[in-house]
Amino acid sequence: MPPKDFRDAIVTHLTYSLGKDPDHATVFDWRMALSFAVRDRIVDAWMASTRRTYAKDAKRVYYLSMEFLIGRLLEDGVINLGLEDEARRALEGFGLNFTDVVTDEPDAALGNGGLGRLAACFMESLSSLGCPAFGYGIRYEHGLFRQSFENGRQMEAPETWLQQPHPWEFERPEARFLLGFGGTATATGWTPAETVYAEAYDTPIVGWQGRWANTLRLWSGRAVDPFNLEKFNAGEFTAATEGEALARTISRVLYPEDSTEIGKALRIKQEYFFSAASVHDILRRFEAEHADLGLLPSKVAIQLNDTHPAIAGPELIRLLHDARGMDFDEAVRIAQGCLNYTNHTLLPEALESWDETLFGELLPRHLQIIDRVDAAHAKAHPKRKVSARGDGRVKMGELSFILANRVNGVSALHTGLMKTTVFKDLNSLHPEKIINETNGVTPRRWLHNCNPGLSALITDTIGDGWIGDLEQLEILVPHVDDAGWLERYAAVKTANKAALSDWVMDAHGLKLDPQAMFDVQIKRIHEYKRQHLNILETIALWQEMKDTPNADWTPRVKLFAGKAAPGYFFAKEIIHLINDAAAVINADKTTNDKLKVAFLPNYNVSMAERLIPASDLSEQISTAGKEASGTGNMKFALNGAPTVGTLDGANVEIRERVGAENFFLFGMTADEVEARRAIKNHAAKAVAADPRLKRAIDAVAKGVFSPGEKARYKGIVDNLTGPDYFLVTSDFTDYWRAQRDADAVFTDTAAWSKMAAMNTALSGWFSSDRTIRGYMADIWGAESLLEKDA
Ligand code: Z2T
Repeated sequence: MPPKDFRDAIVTHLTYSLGKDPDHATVFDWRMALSFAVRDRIVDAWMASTRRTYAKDAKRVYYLSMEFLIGRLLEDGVINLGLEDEARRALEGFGLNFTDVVTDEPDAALGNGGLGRLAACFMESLSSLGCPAFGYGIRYEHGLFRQSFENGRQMEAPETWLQQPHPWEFERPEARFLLGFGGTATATGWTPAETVYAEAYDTPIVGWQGRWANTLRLWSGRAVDPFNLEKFNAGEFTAATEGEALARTISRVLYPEDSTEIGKALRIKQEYFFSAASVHDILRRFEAEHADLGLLPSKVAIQLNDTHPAIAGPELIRLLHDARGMDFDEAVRIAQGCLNYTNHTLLPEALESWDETLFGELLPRHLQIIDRVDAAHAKAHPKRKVSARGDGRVKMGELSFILANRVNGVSALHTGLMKTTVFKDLNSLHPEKIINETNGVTPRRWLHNCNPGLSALITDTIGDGWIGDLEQLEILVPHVDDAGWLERYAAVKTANKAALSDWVMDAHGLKLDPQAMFDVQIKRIHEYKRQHLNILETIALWQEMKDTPNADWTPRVKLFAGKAAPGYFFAKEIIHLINDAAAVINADKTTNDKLKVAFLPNYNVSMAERLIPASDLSEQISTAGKEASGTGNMKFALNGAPTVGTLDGANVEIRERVGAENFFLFGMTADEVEARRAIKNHAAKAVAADPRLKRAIDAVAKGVFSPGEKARYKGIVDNLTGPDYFLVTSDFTDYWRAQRDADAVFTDTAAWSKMAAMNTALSGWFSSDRTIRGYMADIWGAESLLEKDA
């Protein structure tokens, strides 16, 4: 039993787990000691949750995801367990600052962006709601690369989160599965040529108020024969451990592509590795308690986070049919009763499909199984031919759809488009399958923890029930008309902006004016997200400020952050352009007091936690129809940053809820986008029609921001004035108009604060608790095991 007194618990760990004397302990030592003390408490909740799940023989949810972008865990754990005051006091007693200790933790960056962060928010909500669940993924040795800039260009370095000991995980050497690759398949089985172990590492994820904890189980590659003594004795020291190095390669690194399919053999191996290990583990757990495999769909709900784990379907069928002798059609039916699939993008370049030769070489038996599934589906639906095989490829979207009980999109608009575009034919065959579950974010991390000032004001106003029931924020609405309350609300934002300015000064040596509007675009860099639209508007604004420096401009700070996939050349050029433009604009004495531009390097979850509470304006400016949902948009709204945005993804639903008058809408709709693209020379026409746009593009083209290499941005300029597939030029004029509307409101402090506060009050629906309740009811048939009012 860990010591009852929390301070004792920390010191005990410092002494006996770290072997350090308080007088000589470093911040790292204290962080580890605090983490272990918190972990002990989490373990108690974790074991109680596990016991209760077994006792109730409850249905379990299995969330299979290639990515879990969980960030730091310590502060979240401390706060969810209600230990913040005790932890603060204990550390202060030893002369340490709580924030210094919790921010010493490196981010676990086991994801690229929204998809991975969604999985992390879902894990937290599943625990907060007491839904028995496991997250299954890969324990990457290296998460998403570290980004730096060299002369404005993105540089990538490996990320090394496991260099220091990681206090949250439990290695489970006993929980390992042998997995095969290659070899030959027969009509009844498979003899792989190569085998590797998947070894489990478990991290408990505790929910709000410590009432429940679930497991995040991440798989790591291990060799069957880690050390060859014969080779070693023959003096071949490297060759002796080659097997282990090779086996570990499988979980070595996260692929950094967020929205393009890669088609690499190692990637498909990663996908099979973690999907198969998870399915083996799920079956093992089920069979330990049940004899009748027919009960599987009533005890097991598997969620495929995009198509990355799609191979779990054929693997489950293989284990039921080949290994357990179940009739093939019955195995398919059982699999379909367990499996569900979430689609996260409609971008054609992101839809996974595998070359059938490569696929067949690695997974020959699975290819046969997919063909049988396809044949059965074709037989049942002879009128339309939709199939998971075709043109020499294995199509993971179609496969996932056919093997799923429910298929969901992540916003209302996106789900609608799924039905009319990529899954049109499959939807007409199975009209009941596709449903919508609009994304959400956990209010613990994304409001209560990251914005303590606002959290305190809200709790002071309406009590603390909102933290576990975010729609209570609506009770704030009448307070928004109370001038005194609104001033307090505004004061929180001002304080957050001052704190961010201090950090930007310390970390990046850039001076920001906290009075200016903080206009923020933070997300992966992609043409469809249109950071280049933002920088063009920034350039046009700068030019106009120079024309009339004494006009009453609304001062702005334009902040950008985000990583580009290392092989995405155009996205890297956009980063370079933003950095080049920032250098020129920031050096201009005539505009210096009104406009600053900064691209903060190495965006990650903890940077988002700093930036979002300090933002005034949220940039959500994707080409309509391209952003499946977005989740950053929700975090900004919750923290009182109105959106300047298009009718895309969840922006549509945010605007509906916060009110059109509290949202700066611009741009074409998804339908209009299609029509506009069909117009010949649409970009040239748009440029000719807007002199501001023309002047901004001309400046880029003439090398105003790249004097040493005038043609540096020819690629961007030619694209924008030529094909402009993402319609930057067509949306520019209306974007400029929306930005000037924002300027006008911002000068009226009370009006702006009211708009911001209405965003907070009316975005409670975007809690991932609401999303998870939707999945539980509509997809999983899972129930909360929380004791009511315990
Ligand atoms: C990703 O982050 C998203 C979609 C992907 O499609 C891949 C990745 Cl890594 C395969 C994002 C969407 O772009 C975003 O709109 C959405 O909010 C998020 O997933 C979560 O659904």
